Amino acid sequence: MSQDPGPTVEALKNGKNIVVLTHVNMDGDALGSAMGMTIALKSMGKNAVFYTEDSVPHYLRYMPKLDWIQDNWMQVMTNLDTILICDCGDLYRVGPVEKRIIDHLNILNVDHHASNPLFGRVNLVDETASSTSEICYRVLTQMGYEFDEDVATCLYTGIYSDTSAFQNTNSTPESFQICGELVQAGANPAMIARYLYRQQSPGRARLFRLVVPTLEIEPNGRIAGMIVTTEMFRDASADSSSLEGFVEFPLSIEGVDASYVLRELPHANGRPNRVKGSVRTTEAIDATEVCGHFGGGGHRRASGFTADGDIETIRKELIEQFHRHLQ
Ligand SMILES: [Mn+2]
Repeated sequence: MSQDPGPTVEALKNGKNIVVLTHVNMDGDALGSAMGMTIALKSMGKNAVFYTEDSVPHYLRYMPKLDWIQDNWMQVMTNLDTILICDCGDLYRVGPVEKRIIDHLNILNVDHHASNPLFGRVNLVDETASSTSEICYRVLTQMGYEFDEDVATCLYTGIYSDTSAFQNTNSTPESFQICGELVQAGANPAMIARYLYRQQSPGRARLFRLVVPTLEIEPNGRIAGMIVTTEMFRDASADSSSLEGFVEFPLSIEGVDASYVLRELPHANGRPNRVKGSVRTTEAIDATEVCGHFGGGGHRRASGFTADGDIETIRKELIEQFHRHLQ
């Protein structure tokens, strides 16, 4: 792996017109790292733009400078010399904009997914980091950046949400130390915790009520999960980001080592049914191995996949995979 921030720092110092990208279906770390870098780079005199075609999920609407987000590629600067990609385990994760940037010669890849194929000219990939935001903190520190409240809020959000509020095993002494610095610089832990964990939308609560009855715990007590149908989304009037975090619920059951949430994706005419899976595990099982069976990946404790097929069939297949890999 390529864990030295040096080459990334050098490339950013040399950049003038920088576009920052992150993965589709952004989460706290995706938005936190990309927006944090954008704000910091701008304050260091760079012409930096955060480009995404996605909308910001409800629970992240407290984040700073959301009106800076650019969603029109034609208006993204023409003299683009540097593309910074944050929190993408693979290049295609940037979404449709991939086809516009795939031949660009100066892609900087900053990420913490073990499966990252190092698609950039410069790669800063550290799978031991709690989050991409934590790696961004190291980059900005090495650039001599003095953290302000906005950037501190962004990076704290990334670390706090990718560790699930410091509950996951990726909460290292370094994560706590960095978060301490970020709070010193103005991040507000109580406000961030309130938005991330105590301000769920009514649509999300209605969706949860519909999803919980699908909970199944396998007879061995170690595998548990739920499924979400297209009808449930419709009946709850919930948007797709509402599912974020549901997979933590089965994992919170005593004795459970592997949890999952399967979601039916709306399908185009004539296309087979598709299912999106989220998997969380304890140290007893490697989530990347289970999701790898379906062509997905991620982290050892948190992975995902998208597969063609009927949701109940995929559920059976997934449970088989869990049994196979459980130690
Ligand atoms: Mn992340």
